[in-house]
Amino acid sequence: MLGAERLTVIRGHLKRPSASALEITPTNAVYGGQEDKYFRYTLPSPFLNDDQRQFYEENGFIVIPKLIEDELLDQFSERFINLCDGRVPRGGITLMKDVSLMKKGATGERLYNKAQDIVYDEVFEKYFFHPKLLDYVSAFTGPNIKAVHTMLINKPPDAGSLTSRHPLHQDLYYFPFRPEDRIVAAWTAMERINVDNGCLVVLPGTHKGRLHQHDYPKWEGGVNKAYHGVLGHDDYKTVALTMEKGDTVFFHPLLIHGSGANMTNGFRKAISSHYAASECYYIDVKGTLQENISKEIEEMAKKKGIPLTMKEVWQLRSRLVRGEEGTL
Ligand SMILES: O=C(O)CCC(=O)C(=O)O
Repeated sequence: MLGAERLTVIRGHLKRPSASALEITPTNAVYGGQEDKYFRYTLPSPFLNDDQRQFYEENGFIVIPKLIEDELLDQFSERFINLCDGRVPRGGITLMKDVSLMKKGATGERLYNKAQDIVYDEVFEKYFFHPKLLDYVSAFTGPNIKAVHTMLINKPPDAGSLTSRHPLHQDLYYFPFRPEDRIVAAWTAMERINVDNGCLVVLPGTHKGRLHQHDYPKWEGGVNKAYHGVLGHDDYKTVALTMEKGDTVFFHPLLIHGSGANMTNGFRKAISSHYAASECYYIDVKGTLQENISKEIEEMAKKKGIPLTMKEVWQLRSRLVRGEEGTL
């Protein structure tokens, strides 16, 4: 099977860098690649060896096994359940519901599929500041790092209408800042995640392409709020990323990816952040492929009684996690 073959390849690239690699110093903090004609998507770093960099350059993602400790992940799981049950204050966190489970009257962990903007939470922040995680992140962003989009994604058992699927999409569609090569997603499995409970699926190499038109997919069972998809890619052959608890995948914001339905009776949780170089800059998305989602995000903020522009929304949800402030 293509997925299994790929994963074997990925795991073959996971050795720690050699001692000589530790002598490399980052010289191109923002744009990268100019001094180093072979690498565009990664920066010289003591934390990724040449094979790992090459793998990311070609595929747009790389899995690092067992990066985050089990005990931490268990704390995040407990915190999420407490949030869903209203036992701890939400603060600025948004809890999103699965549309079909809501119709079925589900509550708590069986209803909520996402906690968003969790970067200021006293428990979840241990992930966003995790030193080993940020070491890897710096190989994509450079030394000054902002957590720009933070989430715990829960997949309760599917309601039968497949709304626990996440359509194929590119994360850059949601981001009004650039350059895209200095942005990276970190996504950590909080338990064993496979095809049965809805693992991530990716289209390797698509980070080398352009940003595509997105919209709500016309799925029979419906689709969750803001789950836009890349149009016309549903029949493409994806690679499934089976991951163990603590394994972390880093991926480029143009990589086309999504996730399957949770067809088990258990939950599937992952914690994730997109990180960007502080030196990234905002762009005006008016008249671009991103205008639609920008309007939807501004509309959601208005409904909550806080009218904000797309840029202000992103400024509010971002937090410096290492190094110095920049233009982002
Ligand atoms: O965790 C998942 O199921 C997919 C998450 C994802 O792709 C996203 O939120 O952009």
